[in-house]
Amino acid sequence: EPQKHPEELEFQFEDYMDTKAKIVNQALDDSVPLRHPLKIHEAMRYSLLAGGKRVRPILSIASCELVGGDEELVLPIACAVEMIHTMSLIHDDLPCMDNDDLRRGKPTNHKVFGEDTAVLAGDALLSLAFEHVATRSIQVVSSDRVVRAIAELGAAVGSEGLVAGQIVDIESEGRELNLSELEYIHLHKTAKLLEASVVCGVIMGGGNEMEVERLRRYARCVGLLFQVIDDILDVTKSSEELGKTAGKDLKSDKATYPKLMGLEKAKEFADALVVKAKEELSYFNGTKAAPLYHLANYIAYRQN
Ligand code: GRG
Repeated sequence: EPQKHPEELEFQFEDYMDTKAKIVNQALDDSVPLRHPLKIHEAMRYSLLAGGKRVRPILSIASCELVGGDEELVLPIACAVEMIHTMSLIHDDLPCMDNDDLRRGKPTNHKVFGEDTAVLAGDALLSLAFEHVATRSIQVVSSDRVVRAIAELGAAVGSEGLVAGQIVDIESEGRELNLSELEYIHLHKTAKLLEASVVCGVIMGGGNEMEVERLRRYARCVGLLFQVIDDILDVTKSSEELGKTAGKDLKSDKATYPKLMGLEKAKEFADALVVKAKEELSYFNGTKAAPLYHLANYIAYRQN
């Protein structure tokens, strides 16, 4: 029987996301028990369990399962990527960075616990992420996979990863950006961790080199797509809400894809990225690739 295209296959995407998010949430809850000193563990739990979409850990799980690995092999590193994502949000919200009061619909960590504790909660989550992989993953997969995944994750976060994106973003404030500078920021601030989430999933699942590279390219497209859509939604939402919010442009001082290339071209770019992401999946069995296929669609066609 000829293979069906993923579009023709029945796939209950929302059920899939709900099921996986519940598993991730339970594992995250277990990963930070409330112990002494109470305040730091409360602050870590406050942001970690504040209810994000869990896109990164679900990408890890889906990638591991795509290359034939069981969920239990990937759960520790799936939690680790969410810990790192959460700490990056805590630090990004600090008064010395974006100075935000709200995150995931709740007061930011520093608003509740104070700046000093928020910095430490971020540090502790970053450290715990690596400890968690080293102590938990090692119980279920070989040490060579664990070491490789730790290296991948470390590189994605550090001064050539998330931190690189953030510093270039900070340094470019108040200055005009060109398209390649904007792309650099997004590839580092957003795509790197999505890429590591996917690649670590493939590594834990025992994928081969070719699978690692294909899914790395998939993740990079999805990461950039995430930001292009974010920029597009920012324009379309603020024009929809014109009148209600007096047309408040949320990113008025920032470079965005629609600003640099125009709204139509930005939409075309997003379409091209989702096509390219799906092309990387065409090598895999359609049924097994369905979660990653629909995750790309979800990111491309989300409304907020
Ligand atoms: C990582 C060591 C280290 C320091 C932090 C502050 C910083 C360096 C980097 C900033 C990274 C940042 C805030 C990137 C934006 C990422 C992004 C796309 C956030 C939104 O992600 P969603 O939509 O959010 O997945 P939820 O809340 O659903 O998890």
